This record gives sequence, structure tokens and C-alpha cells, in this order.
Amino acid sequence: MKKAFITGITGQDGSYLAELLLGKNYEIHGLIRRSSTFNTDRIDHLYKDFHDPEARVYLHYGDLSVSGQLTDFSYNIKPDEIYHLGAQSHVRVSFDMPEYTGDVTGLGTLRILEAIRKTGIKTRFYQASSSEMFGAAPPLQNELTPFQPRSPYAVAKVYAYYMVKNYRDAYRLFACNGILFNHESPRRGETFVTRKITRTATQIKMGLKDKLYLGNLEAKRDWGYAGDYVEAMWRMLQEDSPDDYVIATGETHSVREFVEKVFTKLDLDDKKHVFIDARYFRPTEVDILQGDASKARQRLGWRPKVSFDQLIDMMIEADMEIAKKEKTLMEAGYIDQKNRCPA
Ligand code: NAP
Ligand code: G4F
Repeated sequence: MKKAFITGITGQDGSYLAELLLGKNYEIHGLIRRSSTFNTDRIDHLYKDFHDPEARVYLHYGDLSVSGQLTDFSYNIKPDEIYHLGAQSHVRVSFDMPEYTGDVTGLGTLRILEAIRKTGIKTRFYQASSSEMFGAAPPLQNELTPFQPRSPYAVAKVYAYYMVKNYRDAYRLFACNGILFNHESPRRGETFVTRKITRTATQIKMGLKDKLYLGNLEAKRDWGYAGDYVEAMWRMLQEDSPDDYVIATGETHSVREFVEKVFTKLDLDDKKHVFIDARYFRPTEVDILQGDASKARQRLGWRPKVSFDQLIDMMIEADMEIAKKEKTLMEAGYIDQKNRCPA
């Protein structure tokens, strides 16, 4: 049985990847942060019973800012594959917390690479690189496009990307950069724009809210489905030699288009409900991302299966179920309407 160590297992991608690897009979070890509230919602369904001795998912408390622990985990677990997905992953927040983002998102990668080098374990390493690194570069972006990062998050990811390349060259580590374009799902964090839109629009549909506040509606993104993208991560680590790959759909759509589609599908008038709040604009924006994943298609045999429209339908359906439950609980007086902090 192969062993995988996943950082960021509690996040969107970590949960889909853990599901995929369990289906392939892996033993899963995940890095998890201590939190004052439960933060395992996305992976709770992976335990039939937490105390089951047959369980194949193990969680280890730690943090990407602590290197000694990462070395201990590497040595003790000796994973066949390490998927490094943990990061402060919110671009807007990285402008508020540039130092923290540099530490966790940039240096966090170096700490794991050092753990592998120092312990000498034989493992394959996946780095969650990002299309955000392309920044101001024109579409269609591919593996040869020079990076022009536009945020502290993107700069931290560029640092990590080159560290991966350097450790591959200098120490012959089997280390890959997956340069993934935006990918979404019903498990997407609620402060990223797609989920913010589907979550709030379905609440508006159920009469729980009236307004959706957004920032720049003209930005364009290449949005795919997270479930398809974790398959590409796994495929990279099954190759004979390590390399870097762009993973994208090749389509691009504006935030405005996403809003209009969601509201139309819900038979709502976005003009009545969507408002602009300047606080959601970024000091520097990435105007357009559209990826060229030809290399992944040819070498990995990877292609996206879920279309833009199917993705939106999937997210609306899941969020509608949540909104219906919220309505029932609110009417019974069990919960109040939540006014969450913005991002
Ligand atoms: P996500 O949902 O925000 O998950 C981030 C994960 O990192 C969570 O499990 C989080 O733990 C963990 N984490 C954050 N800070 C940490 C720390 N100091 N120590 C340990 N763990 C920490 O992100 P995602 O969408 O799944 O993305 C996965 C990775 O791919 C990230 O590196 C992201 O930057 C990158 N990426 C994402 C996309 C995309 O469109 N989704 C595209 C390209 C690249 P908590 O649950 O405790 O917060
Ligand atoms: O959904 P977003 O926050 O995603 P962003 O910034 O593209 O970053 C995501 O994708 C990257 C891959 O390219 C990942 F590396 C990163 O970890 C993350 O997963 O914003 C998308 C666009 C931006 O142009 C933003 O300005 O939507 C625009 N936007 C407009 N109104 C908004 C909002 N974004 C957010 N989060 N909230 C708004 O109200």
C-alpha cells in the first residue's frame, strides 16, 4: 500500500485529493492545524469511524511555519508521495498579510524540501504552484510564459516554484510544479469569488439575504473543476521523470459573466441584488488568465471533464441545499442570519 502525505488536507483540493488516493488504496497522512473550531468539515466523510483500527487516514497536528516538525513527519511517515497543498491561499488577504503569506506560502515549501533533503527519504513531491504567478502576462499562458506576479501571494508562489526547480536540479529530487489555473467546486472556500456568488445568490433565492457585494467584475479567469484537477496532480507523480505542467481548461470568463449566469439560472435579476464595494478591489489586479494545457494533455493524457456550465450547476445545486437547511433552521429559531467577515 502506497503512503501519501498531504499538507492542506482540510482545504478544497486536499479533500478531493484524499478521496482520489483512498480510491487508489493509498494510506493517507495529512497535516492539520489546531483550530478553536473544527476545521475538518471537508474530510469528515472520509472516516467511516475515526477510531476504526482499519482506518487509512491519519491526521498530524503541525504548521508549515515549523520546520522541525515537518522533518519529523517526513522521517517517521516515509511517504512515497508528498502533495504540498497547504498555503495562505487568498490573494486579497495576501496584501493585508504579506509577511505571513511569504512565510507560509513561500518558505513553507522550502521547509518541506529541506525535510526531504535532510532525512534522505525517497519520495515524490508535488508543489501547488499557481496561474497567479503569470500575473500580467498575456494569454494563453503555458510552461514557457515568463512570470509577472502581481500580489504578495503570487510572489511567494514564484519563490516556491523556483525552490522546487532548484532542489530538483541540485539534489535530484523527484519534484514537480503543477501550475494550476483557478478551480472551483461546492467545497470552494466561501470567500473566493465563485463560491461567494453561488452561496449568496442561493441565499437570496431562499429569501435569506437581499444583496451581494463584489469587487472587480471585469477580471477574467480560466475556471475548472477541482475534482478534475487533483487527478492531474496524481498523474504528474506517476511519470518516469519529474517536470512542470500547466493545468487549465483553455477557456476564460469574466466575473460579470459568472454572476449573470448564476442569477439567470436562479431566475433572479442580478441588477437588483449585486452591488460593488471598493474594498474588494486589489491594489494590483490580474486582469486575465487563460491557460494552455497542451503539455499535460499530450504527456499526462489529462483533460478537464466538467464544463463551465456544469461547474456552475453543481455549485448552485449544492448551495441551494445548504440555503434550504438554513431557512428551516432560521424559521425554527435555531440560527440567526450570519453576517460574515468580508474578504
Ligand atoms: P484552501 O482551500 O485555501 O486550503 C488551504 C489549506 O492550507 C487548508 O487546509 C489550510 O488549513 C492549510 N493551511 C493554511 N495555512 C497553513 C499553515 N500555516 N500550516 C498548515 N496548513 C495551512 O486552498 P485550495 O483551493 O485547496 O488550494 C490548494 C493549494 O493550491 C494552495 O496552495 C493554493 O495556493 C494552490 N492553488 C489553488 C488554486 C485554486 O484555484 N484553488 C489554483 C492554483 C493553486 P485550514 O483548513 O486550517 O485553514
Ligand atoms: O476567487 P478569487 O479570490 O481568486 P484568485 O484571486 O484568482 O485566486 C485564486 O486562484 C489562484 C489561481 O489563479 C490561486 F492560486 C489562489 O490560491 C486562489 O485560489 O478572485 C477571482 C477574481 C479576482 O480578479 C478578484 O478581483 O474575482 C475578483 N473579485 C471580484 N469581486 C472578487 C470579488 N474576488 C473575491 N475573492 N471576492 C470578491 O468579492
